[in-house]
Amino acid sequence: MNSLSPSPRDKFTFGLWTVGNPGRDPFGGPTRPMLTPAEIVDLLGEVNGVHGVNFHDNDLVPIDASAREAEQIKTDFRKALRRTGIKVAMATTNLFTDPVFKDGAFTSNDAEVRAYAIQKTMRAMDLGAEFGARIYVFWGGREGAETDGAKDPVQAEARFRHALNFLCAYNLDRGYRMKFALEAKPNEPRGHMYFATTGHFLALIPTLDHPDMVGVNPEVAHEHMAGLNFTHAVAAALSAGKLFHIDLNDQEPGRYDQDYRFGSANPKQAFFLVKLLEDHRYDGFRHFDAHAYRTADRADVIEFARGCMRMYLILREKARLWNKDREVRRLLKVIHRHDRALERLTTGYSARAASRLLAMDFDRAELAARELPYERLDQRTIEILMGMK
Ligand code: GCO
Ligand code: MN
Ligand code: MN
Repeated sequence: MNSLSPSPRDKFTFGLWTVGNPGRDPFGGPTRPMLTPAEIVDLLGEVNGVHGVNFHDNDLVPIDASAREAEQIKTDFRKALRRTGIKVAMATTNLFTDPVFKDGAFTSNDAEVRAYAIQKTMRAMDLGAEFGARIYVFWGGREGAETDGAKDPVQAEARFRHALNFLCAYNLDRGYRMKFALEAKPNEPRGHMYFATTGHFLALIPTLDHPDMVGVNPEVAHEHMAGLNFTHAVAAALSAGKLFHIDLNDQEPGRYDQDYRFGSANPKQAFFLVKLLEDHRYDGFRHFDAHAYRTADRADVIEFARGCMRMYLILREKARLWNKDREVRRLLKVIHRHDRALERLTTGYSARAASRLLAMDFDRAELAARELPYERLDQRTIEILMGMK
């Protein structure tokens, strides 16, 4: 099979809220009809090669649906999953749309709202479990502030921790065996969001009651909004063994929350990201948390979804070419200077190693004069990306 044709083995997933996005924005109403969950699954079936679909509780069952309506929606959804072979990969809670969450959910200043948010999450976990979701995402959409007079951010963090501890225990109690993935974002919809970056969550996780159950769900756009290097955020998660899920999309710096098709704004960054994921054999879901331009009709939404997956596969192929490119390999040999003895000395502390290191002479001028042909390396990288031989 052509390596540019996606297959369910690639674990590409989309959310009901992404391909089902009707094109509403703060300045205008929908430009596309609202689709039912079953219709969205059918659309994903037409895209071809999609592994799974993800949902917030209320993407599937509206917050005010009656029990009978909920059953009907779930039955229709289940049938669509069966006819398309698409699986439910991840589930999450909508803790941001309803006005009750205007001041946050787990971090709200109102104890009753906090309790409701935890209850809503437990029910949403039940719903996710019913459809076999193994990953449960937490995105604190309204966990933040416009004025720091409103609440003590240390207390907000403690409230968030308590909620997660409670929900981890619920996960164990029910035997769901879900992995929790925490998603950071610096702003939008709040002026300032708590846990603004993936690094914030990596610092929180070891303070939880069940740290093994909890990892992160970094999103390209969210780190780029903060002007950060997304590949480095993912690297931090990978090296901590915490990359449980990933949200792929794109974002131009200094703009509103764009959620562009993966790789469409900054293909070079996207390349280094895909290379990192592939070099480190990330085997989780690759979720495209993006949506089609507001101008797109149904056919163009399908092209958008295909474009996300195709871009990933193109970059995966480029990473393979980069890794075996003769010029790149030659340059990497020059750049990486290995010294087994020294590496052993500096990676294992002992009093003897310390005194040996203290006794060594380093020729700073000679070290500083060694060549680092990064210009050549970067130009070669761009040439590979541009398809030059
Ligand atoms: C955003 C977020 C969301 C979350 C989703 C899953 O910017 O709105 O990326 O799309 O990923 O709510 O938790
Ligand atoms: Mn986002
Ligand atoms: Mn996201």
